[in-house]
Amino acid sequence: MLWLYEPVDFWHAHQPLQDEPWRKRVDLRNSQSPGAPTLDSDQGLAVIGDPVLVAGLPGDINPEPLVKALNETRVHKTAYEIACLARANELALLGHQAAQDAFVNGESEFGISLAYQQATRQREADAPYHSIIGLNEHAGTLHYQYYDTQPPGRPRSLLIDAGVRYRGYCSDITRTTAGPGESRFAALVHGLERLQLRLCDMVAPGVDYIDIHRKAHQGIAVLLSASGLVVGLDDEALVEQGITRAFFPHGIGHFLGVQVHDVAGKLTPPPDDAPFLRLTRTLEPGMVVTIEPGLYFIPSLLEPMLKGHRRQYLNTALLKELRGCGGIRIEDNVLVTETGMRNLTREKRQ
Ligand SMILES: [Mn+2]
Repeated sequence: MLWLYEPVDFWHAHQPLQDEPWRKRVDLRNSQSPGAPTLDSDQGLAVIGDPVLVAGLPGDINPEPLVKALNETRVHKTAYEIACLARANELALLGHQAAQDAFVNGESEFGISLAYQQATRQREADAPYHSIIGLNEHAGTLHYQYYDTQPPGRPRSLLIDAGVRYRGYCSDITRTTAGPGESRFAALVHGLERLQLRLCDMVAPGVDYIDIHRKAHQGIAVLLSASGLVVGLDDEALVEQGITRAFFPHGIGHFLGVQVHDVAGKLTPPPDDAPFLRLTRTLEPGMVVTIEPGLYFIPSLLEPMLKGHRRQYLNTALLKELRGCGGIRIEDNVLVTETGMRNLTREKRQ
């Protein structure tokens, strides 16, 4: 039974519920009161919600065993949920194409945001999260949260991390585009994308997600050497000395569902070499994860390396040149299938 709080209110409109499949299974009722509905019995009543909002209600507030069990039901997606996530991807990709076109046409971060909203028919307040749209060095701030209204004099790079919510289900997609004449940066974007696709291919039942994270570091080590950013260290030492972590400081991804960072990803805490990893489980069919390696030029992480013994391995001239491009992140949403994976972000659409 679903009670909807719908008071008579001449200030606000009620959004009518759309006719969606779940409604056939739910008894829908309206309530004029924001309080809990009167139940026949409050025996065995659990109340789940924001602790501040539900404090004082009768019943057992957020009982841990129940919350854990409910969270676990969200880990393996049903066919309906997968269809919703796929549609959220399809819609977001229209926005990403429009954003890229706007960048090529010299738009500002604000203009790119408008292009994304227009193409996805979604105002930002309804999006699963505030889009991250960074031009040039802004692309090196992981959760860059502003929009410049003026385009930079020389557009060097665009990083856009943006999704769409469809029937409550989120997409979470990142793309990076090199500006005109940025051949060095474009080669890095290409290299990171090839790595990202290989990491997506690793997704399969029985695979430890932490292994995908570690493979990402190995791949970034190869990329740092191949691009000449780091010289004179083998790939293993590059990871061991924390150099890959200075360029790729976040985790490889997370669960995705009705929350962008969906629940129940950490039955065990992350390992010491991946403190920010939000998902530490072995993959099983029905899980949906993001795969989002990055490679950034973040001043506060590069400075300590440039001041210490690791400086000798860094190509400071090339670093200086590329700093103005900020960074790269490429992110897809991937379903674990019975035999491997299905990349919801790169499906051929009819
Ligand atoms: Mn993500």
